[in-house]
Amino acid sequence: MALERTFFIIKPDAVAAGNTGNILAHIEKDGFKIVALHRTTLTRAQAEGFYAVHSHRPFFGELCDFMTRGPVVIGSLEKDDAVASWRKLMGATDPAKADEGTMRKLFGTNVGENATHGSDSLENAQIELSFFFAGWDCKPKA
Ligand code: 3AN
Repeated sequence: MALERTFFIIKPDAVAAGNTGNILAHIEKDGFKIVALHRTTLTRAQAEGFYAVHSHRPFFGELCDFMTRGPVVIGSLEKDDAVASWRKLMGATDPAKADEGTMRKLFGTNVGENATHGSDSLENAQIELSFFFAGWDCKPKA
């Protein structure tokens, strides 16, 4: 097991519903160190750039509308196996299919409005952290 840093977003649905603190509490209870945290509202260009890999998918426009409709909280989480560990705590993309106790089960609404984002690989975590925290050294400092 290696100490890693991953990238996360608390999405507009969860921030608007007042669940930022609840999600951060679950994150800390699960043993993550919150090593970066920032509240912001994504521009259309940021949303389209961040989700560029999905630009050919039918839900791309809807996804960018959603991600820019209100504030998000973005940050970085540090833990052994942080990438996989945060994906596990988030749960499946569709909240209806997510395990009990996961962030998407507890706080998500549907497959589009699913409360949280997490990088799906260490390589993508570094790309995503650089996208939002340009110039920040995102390597763990064990
Ligand atoms: P995950 O976020 O679990 O890695 P991806 O990468 O398949 O899931 O999808 C990225 C984001 O696109 C999801 N978090 C969700 O907000 C949105 N999304 C995925 N599938 C759909 C869908 N069928 N309809 C609407 N939005 C979707």
